Amino acid sequence: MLTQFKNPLITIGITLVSGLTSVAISAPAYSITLVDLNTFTSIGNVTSSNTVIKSGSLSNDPPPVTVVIGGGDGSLEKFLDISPTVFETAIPNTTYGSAIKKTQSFNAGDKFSFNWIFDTSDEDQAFVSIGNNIAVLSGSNPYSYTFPTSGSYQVAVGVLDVRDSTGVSTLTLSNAQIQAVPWETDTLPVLGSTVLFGIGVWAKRKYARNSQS
Ligand SMILES: [Ca+2]
Repeated sequence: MLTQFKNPLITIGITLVSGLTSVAISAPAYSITLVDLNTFTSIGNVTSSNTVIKSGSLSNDPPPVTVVIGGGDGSLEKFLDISPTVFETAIPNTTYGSAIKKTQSFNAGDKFSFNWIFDTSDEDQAFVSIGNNIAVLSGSNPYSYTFPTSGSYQVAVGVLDVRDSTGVSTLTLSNAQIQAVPWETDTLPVLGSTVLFGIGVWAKRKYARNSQS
């Protein structure tokens, strides 16, 4: 039986299959979908296909202007459908803001991420909200969030004027994407073993035929 594997052609075949199998496990394990932020809806001072979001608006800034925070029609909370109390608790003393939002389905394990640059000269804050959870956008770049359970979620990103209505803080977004749940990797080694077993059967038959001739 072992002598079959001394055949260099069979050895090459098995090596090749092993190589392909490992590629198959590593390459498509994560599928990435780019997110077009232009498909989000916006409120306030948002430009450049929803990739540039600004806080308080200087007089020479182009419209649309920022939105007063505090609940009620036209407010940022109303736009995001998040209670003013929740907003105030997460980020206190906000006065104005701009944001983009989109609601869509995510699978448990999906990772939403984007690169960001926040340019500010005062206490203004950039934020991300996933559902009703608001968090200050700070720390590591890119920002990423992994959904714990499958479902429909509103994802929003914005900028808030804090304590004042002056100074234009600018949040610039890029490379927004969703990395899907990894494949069930245990199915792939089974596939690889099946292929190897098939090669073994084929090699044995071929070897047997060659022996007879
Ligand atoms: Ca400010």
